[in-house]
Amino acid sequence: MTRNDIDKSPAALKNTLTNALIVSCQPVPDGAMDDSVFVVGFALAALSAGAAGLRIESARYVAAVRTATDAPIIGLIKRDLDDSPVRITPYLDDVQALADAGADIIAFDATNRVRPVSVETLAQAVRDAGKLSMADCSCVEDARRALAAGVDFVGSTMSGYTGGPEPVDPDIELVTELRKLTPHTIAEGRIRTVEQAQAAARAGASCVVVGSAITRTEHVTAWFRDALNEVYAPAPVALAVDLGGTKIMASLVQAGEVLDTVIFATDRSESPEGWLTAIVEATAGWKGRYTAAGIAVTGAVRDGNWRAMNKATLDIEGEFPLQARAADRLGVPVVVVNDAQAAAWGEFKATSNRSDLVFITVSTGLGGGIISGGHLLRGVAGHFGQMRGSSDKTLPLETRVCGPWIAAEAKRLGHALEPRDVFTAAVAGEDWAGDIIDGVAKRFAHLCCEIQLAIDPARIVVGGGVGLATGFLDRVQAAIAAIGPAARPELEAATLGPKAGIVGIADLAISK
Ligand code: ADP
Ligand code: BMX
Repeated sequence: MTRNDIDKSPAALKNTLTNALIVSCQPVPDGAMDDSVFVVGFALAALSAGAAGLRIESARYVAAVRTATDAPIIGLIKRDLDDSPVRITPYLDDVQALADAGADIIAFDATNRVRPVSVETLAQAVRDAGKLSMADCSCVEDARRALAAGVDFVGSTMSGYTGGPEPVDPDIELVTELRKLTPHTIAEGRIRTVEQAQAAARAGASCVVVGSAITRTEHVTAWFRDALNEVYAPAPVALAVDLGGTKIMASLVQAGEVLDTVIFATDRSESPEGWLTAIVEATAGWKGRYTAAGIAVTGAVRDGNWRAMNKATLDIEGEFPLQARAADRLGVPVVVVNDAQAAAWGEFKATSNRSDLVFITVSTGLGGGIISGGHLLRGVAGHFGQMRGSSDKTLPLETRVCGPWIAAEAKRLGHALEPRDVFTAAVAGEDWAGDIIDGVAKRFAHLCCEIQLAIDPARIVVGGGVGLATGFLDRVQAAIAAIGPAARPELEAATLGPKAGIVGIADLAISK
């Protein structure tokens, strides 16, 4: 076929872009390849090797590529707006510019966010320009609305880019969901390997867009550089220990990844030296694999010395020089921090330092940690379980917001069960169990509202055996709603689950 007789009817374009590869040629902005010579070069190279279509950013590059080929071009314009998070083809003028430059299909952000022009208006403008449209979606609801607005293709492009940490892998699940809505589903976003492209095709994508892995030399170079650095200059490994009132978890951690773990019960009849011995023995096989150690402990830590705040959580005799003793017995430098403070740090690091937070663990006791201005507050900061309110209550809050209290209440009512089984009974609808958990949830909800009023954290992250138990957070949310609108804390379960303390203390040990 010569350049002039390529069929660009909607049916023919859709047919060309079925069971096909599209290569996105978008150089790193202001990078060495950000020039039409390279964009056209990448486009022609991709087509010569069997790509069926191209995805090109900016009217300038669309025009340059159009002079070189008649192959289908999906055009888009990226902008950074002050008043909207929408970046891809936000304006009607952009649609016109892309149409004039020779794009066959015009892609735009179809997410449900504050935006200068609605999805419906953009879809109509693309039709008026005589072009086909591609809605870049973040979720299935975006696609549903875009299809109702008459778009021709939906893509998974925006998945993972509308808040929170950026995922590493492509969203194949979204591709499956989009395919249920339309056969004209395009898989796009973080597809870096041939296996991932195949997975997208198997999930029902009618075509797959690959960008960075083919045309962003800087990104591909960095992937190889980082992979080689892992071999040539591996990140240091830490021995990380989380010593709680019920269990001791010890792990080897490298760059936030847990390599190996042992968990055993805390022998509550033992002494600090005895717990240290148990840790040294349980981790003896790892000797030589780590260069630093961190121990996160229930209780308060000052200058490496460890003491109980509440002997009911763990009866630590006097003040124990844990840092010095552990360094002596492990033979590496040791950092010692309170367990909930370490978990707060772990969550902060694991969510890309997203925002300040308060971490609360509901476990053997009720502990907490505070990240403020990107710093971990040390000393006794976060010991919410020790608070007694302004009334003349004699017992600390944690007495009635912890696992042992749930077991004790159950026993008082004639059920000799572990907290885990009380939760199971509550989920099964047994009122006595639901009432116990609701009581804990209500007191916890009040604490969260008071923390919000005191320091207004962006989020309160919850962990611990009870905090992460099935249904606990839902009950807390219900209790917060019942308290009223004065303070509405944003609650979330620990991203790292029970490993928050381990990952946090490992990072503190390595960065010391
Ligand atoms: P630690 O206090 O030693 O850090 P955990 O965070 O596991 O340890 O908390 C221990 C408390 O949480 C215990 O009272 C235990 O019974 C309770 N617990 C542990 N797992 C669960 C679970 N899945 N459901 C409910 N309670 C749990
Ligand atoms: C208690 C207190 C805190 C600790 C919290 C959670 C002691 C021994 N511990 O409030 O320091 O952070 O419990 O500890 O005073 P866990 O054992 O329940 O994980």
